[in-house]
Order: sequence, then C-alpha cells, then structure tokens
Amino acid sequence: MAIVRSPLLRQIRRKPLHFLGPFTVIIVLALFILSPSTLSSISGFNSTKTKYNYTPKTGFFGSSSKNKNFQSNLPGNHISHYDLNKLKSTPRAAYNKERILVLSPISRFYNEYWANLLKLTYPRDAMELGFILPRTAEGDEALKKLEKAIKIVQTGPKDDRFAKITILRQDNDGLESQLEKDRHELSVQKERRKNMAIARNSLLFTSLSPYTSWVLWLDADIIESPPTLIQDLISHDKPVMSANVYQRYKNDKGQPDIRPYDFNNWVESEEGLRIAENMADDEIVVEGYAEIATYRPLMAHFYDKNGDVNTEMQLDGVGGGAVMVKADVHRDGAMFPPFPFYHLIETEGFAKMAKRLGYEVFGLPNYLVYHYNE
Ligand SMILES: Nc1nc2c(ncn2[C@@H]2O[C@H](COP(=O)(O)OP(=O)(O)OP(=O)(O)O)[C@@H](O)[C@H]2O)c(=O)[nH]1
Ligand SMILES: [Mg+2]
Repeated sequence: MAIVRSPLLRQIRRKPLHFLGPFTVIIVLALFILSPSTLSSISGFNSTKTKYNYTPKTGFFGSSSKNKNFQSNLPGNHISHYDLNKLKSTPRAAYNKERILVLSPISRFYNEYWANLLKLTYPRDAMELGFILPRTAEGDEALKKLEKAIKIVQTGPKDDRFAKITILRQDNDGLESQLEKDRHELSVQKERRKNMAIARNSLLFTSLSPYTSWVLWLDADIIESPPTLIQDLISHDKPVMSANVYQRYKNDKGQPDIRPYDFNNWVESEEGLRIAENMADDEIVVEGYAEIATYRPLMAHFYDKNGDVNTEMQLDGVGGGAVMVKADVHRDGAMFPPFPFYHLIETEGFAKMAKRLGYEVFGLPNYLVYHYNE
C-alpha cells in the first residue's frame, strides 16, 4: 500500500468534500457561463438553436414538470395530422357520429330556446355548441343565464353532456338597443348587420375544428323546432339548407295562429339585380322593406301547410334562423361579409359567397321553425 506523504493529499483523503465541493461549484459555473444559450443572451452569440423546438427542453435538473405537461397535451409532438379527405358530411351523420357544431349569436337568453335545443335528438357526444355574446349589459345578463343553463347539463348525467361548449364575448361593441322596432329600422340595418356578421365570423373561425362535419346556425330566438331538426336538415345532403322561420301569434279573433317571420330566405329577382346595379359601391339591398321593393320570391311565402315537408327550393339569400351548412363550405372560405358583397351583407352575403364558391343553396318552405314573439 502506497504511503501518502503530501499533507495536502492526506487532507483530501481525510475530508474529500471540503475540496471537491468548491471544485464542483467552479466547474458548474464555468459550464453555465460558457454555454451557447448564455453566450447568445449576453452577447448576441449566434448559436445553432432552432426557432421551433420539437424535443422536450431538459434543464440541469431534468425536464421540468410544467414542460412535460405541455408536451403530453400536444399530440404527435406538436404536429397534428388531419386528413380532410376522410372527413365526411353525409346524410347518415347521426349514425356515423359526424361532429356537428351548433352556433348561436346570442344577445338575449330565452328559456324556450334552451329547452328546444335540449330536445334535439342528435347524439350529444357528437354535438358541440358555440355562443357569442355582445359586450353590453344585455349580453352580461344573457351570459349569466346561459352559464347557469350550461352548468346544469354539463354536470348532469354523462350521456346528456355536449361534446364541447365554447362561449365567446365579442371584441367589438354590440348595439345597445335591441328592441324589435329599433333593430328593424332600415337606417340601422347596415350597421347592425355588419356587427352581426363580425360576431358570426368570430364565432365560426374560433370554433370550427378540423373534425367538424356540419355547422348549424341556430339563432337564439328560435324557440321551437322539430326535435329531429338536425337530422332532417342534414338528410337533404345539401351544402346549405335553410328552414322556414315562422312566428306564433294571436290573430284578430284572438286565436293562436302562425305568420311568416324571416324574409331573408329568398330567390333573386330581375328587380333585385337592377336595384343592386344602380347602387353606390357601399350600399346594401335588404329584404322586407317597402323602400327597397325587390319583388324577390320569398321562401316565407311559399309555405303550404298541406305540402310535403321535404319540398326543396333553390335560394340565393338565406337568413340565420336555422341554417345547416356542410363544414367544407365554411372551410373553403364562405363567411359572413360585414361589408357589401354584391350589395349583400351578413347571412345573405354568405349565401352569395357560397354560390360564388360553387355550392348550391336550398331552403325547405314547408319545414317550419318558430321565432320568439316579443
Ligand atoms: N353576439 C351578438 N348576438 C346578437 C347581437 N344582436 C343580436 N344577436 C343575436 O343574434 C341573433 C339574430 O339577432 P336578431 O336581432 O334576432 O336578428 P334577426 O333575427 O336578423 O332579426 P329579427 O328579425 O329582429 O329577429 C339572435 O340570436 C340574437 O340573440 C349582437 O350584437 N351580438
Ligand atoms: Mg331573430
């Protein structure tokens, strides 16, 4: 056995930590100071670090738990693949569990709307909901009621829960007054419809997923429809299919009756085209105003109570009451123009845009849904 003569070496042998401890600290500090990332941050040193990092970051103490969570939430290590060729929108959507997104801009919450929505028989696990509310006092009120209603369903039996629910607040200002007489004034139409178009676009672009097959636009003041509304509209297998919006009321004799409500489902007319042609670039044609007599055939007037509920009619303009859209129509770029597009705006502009993309637009004159009666 060798005899250690040097007092220093003897000291190291006896108390190694006294010497190795500071030595280790010095080495670690040197490595840290000379590492490329530190160099780049203190002196603009050009390291080979890539902009997007696809591998988990490992620090001195291994990968951080925060980082690990982040990684595991991202399928395929940050890259998600969806083959849109395999995404189908078929008439057997319910059977195939094709994902439907039900979208409602909502400024007032009606219990009847919610009750009707809950009665729809499409499989809930393939059904997503999306709402957008204006940033107004009315919107605050509606939000409270909506959240309360949602909580009951989403904490109830698992089978009754919707696959996903998205709630958005508008980032633009809503129009304060939404009384029927105010919102129907011709002079406020352009501003109001522009505002609605922006709300619809925000809702659509934020909630459409790579797996969405269908989008149902269902206004929050549609309070009654057949429970099979979704399957019925889908069964026609059309790119865009609109239901006929009516309203229940008491007639002169005090008896319950129905009357046409939404006049935005229409077929273009010669007169409509002529009016548009003579308009200034930024003007719009809106339907249902004596000041702009278009003589367009309106689907609301084609209802025949003895007629076949499956009768289809080709349309050029649609409203937003209850409209089924194959998700690809939106995905291809059909949105709600907030500006005059061929002198049309919002839902009517959407129909025009869908047609310009080569899609056909239809309505069902004998298939009624009902609008709230203020
Ligand atoms: N997010 C949002 N939704 C709104 C706003 N104004 C109305 N809504 C909702 O949008 C849908 C359509 O609005 P309505 O005011 O009924 O418009 P409309 O159906 O074209 O017009 P009416 O013929 O008066 O019913 C309804 O679901 C409203 O609750 C708004 O400023 N922001
Ligand atoms: Mg309405």
